[in-house]
Amino acid sequence: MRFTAVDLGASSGRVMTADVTPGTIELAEAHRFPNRPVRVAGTLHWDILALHQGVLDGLRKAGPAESAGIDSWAVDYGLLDAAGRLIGNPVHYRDSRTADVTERIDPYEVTGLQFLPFTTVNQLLRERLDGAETLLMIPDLIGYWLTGRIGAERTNASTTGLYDVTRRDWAWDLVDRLGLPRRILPPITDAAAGPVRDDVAAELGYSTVVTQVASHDTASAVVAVPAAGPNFAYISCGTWSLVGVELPAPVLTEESRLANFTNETGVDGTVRYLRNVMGLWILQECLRVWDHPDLEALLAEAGKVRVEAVIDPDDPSFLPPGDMPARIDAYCARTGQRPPEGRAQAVRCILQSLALAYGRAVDDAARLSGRPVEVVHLVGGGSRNALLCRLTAEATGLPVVAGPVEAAALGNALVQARARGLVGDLAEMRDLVRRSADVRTYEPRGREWPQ
Ligand code: ADP
Ligand code: LRH
Repeated sequence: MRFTAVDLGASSGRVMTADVTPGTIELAEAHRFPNRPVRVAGTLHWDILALHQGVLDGLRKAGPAESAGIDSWAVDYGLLDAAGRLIGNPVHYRDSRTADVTERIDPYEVTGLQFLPFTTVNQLLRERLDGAETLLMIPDLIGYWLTGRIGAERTNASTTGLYDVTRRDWAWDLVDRLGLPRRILPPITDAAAGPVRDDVAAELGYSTVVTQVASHDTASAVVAVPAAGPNFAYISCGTWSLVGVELPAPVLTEESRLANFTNETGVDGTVRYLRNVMGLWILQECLRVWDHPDLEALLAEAGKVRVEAVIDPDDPSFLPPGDMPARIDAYCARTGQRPPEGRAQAVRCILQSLALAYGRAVDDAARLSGRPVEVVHLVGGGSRNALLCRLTAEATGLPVVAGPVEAAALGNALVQARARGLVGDLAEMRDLVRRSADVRTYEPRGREWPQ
């Protein structure tokens, strides 16, 4: 059976077809398009109509399928008016409107989220809500445009700072206390599906059903981690790196709050206990500033050089778009370190610093949750970066299994396949990935780094 997975990442959108048999899943790319934010009158927006057009183009190219599913980055949303029209253009979580947020407003013991200035609740408190009738997270918004159906998907709702991770519903007391209108939060849905609108079917040249998947891309990626047992950590490694373990229940202790760990909701009642690490964003911005040199050649050079400087990738100075090479230099100056010289050293500095941050996060996740970690699964675009994988094996002292690259799309398709009875629980879905996906293992060798 064929399924279509729409996966909107911060760096690109992709539409993939997945052919599923009882024993295999095979993924193919039907369409990929850039995700280019647009600054308008000082505010950084997602180009939501271009993204929607990319989804339509992709669905047309992919052709008929049993169903389609949509996932994207978390946190951001669109607002609809009473007539169901989008009010304004969704704002990018890297916009400066939340730059002044230095303290959490949502209680950790309720939402279980790490402090991030741009969490939905912080954005909403800086938003004009008069005239807003409905808030839809990005995949829910695209799903609404395709099917006309309104709802809040659970894994993405859990990233808003307005979701009670224990009661598994909107945190209504918090919503009231913050003076946010209850009406804008749609019912949380788990297993919704609906046919595409007639005009969409006419445009695609076929009709299909949109099945609700784990619409937070990280939740979908964690579904497709090819782990054989429970004792693993994952690094969902793209624009962001989401580093953690999968648990049956949240960890809401003071120690966990202080360690800035998040309890996001996963499929089947699981908890994604993880830390957001700034990720390959810093490298992406360097490449942009350097006018897009060949990445593979640069990584090969970075594999040969040595550099001592270490940055904290989570330093707030690396969050907004901008001149990352200059910010790395400034960080080094501030911390009394010799800055990297040239591009290869800068790249190595970023990757070493990320690997160190992954090492800390894996240790913290294991310690705070009590879950032993025997292997690290690194999935997403970053799994193509062999140097990063080697450094991560070194920094964690654990074998790193790299791949699949398109984990989010795979997890998206697997949840659709399950809705059609082709596969069972999480363990079965992961078995299927293990049998089908291309992975490579990197053992810690104590040679690469630290020297
Ligand atoms: P997102 O879903 O956030 O858009 P991806 O999972 O697509 O991110 O990962 C994008 C990242 O993957 C890029 O920033 C780049 O660092 C890395 N990447 C992609 N292709 C390669 C490659 N051939 N070699 C090394 N790294 C790569
Ligand atoms: C990764 C991701 C991450 C969120 C961030 C906004 O794409 O969804 O899990 O924290 O984007």
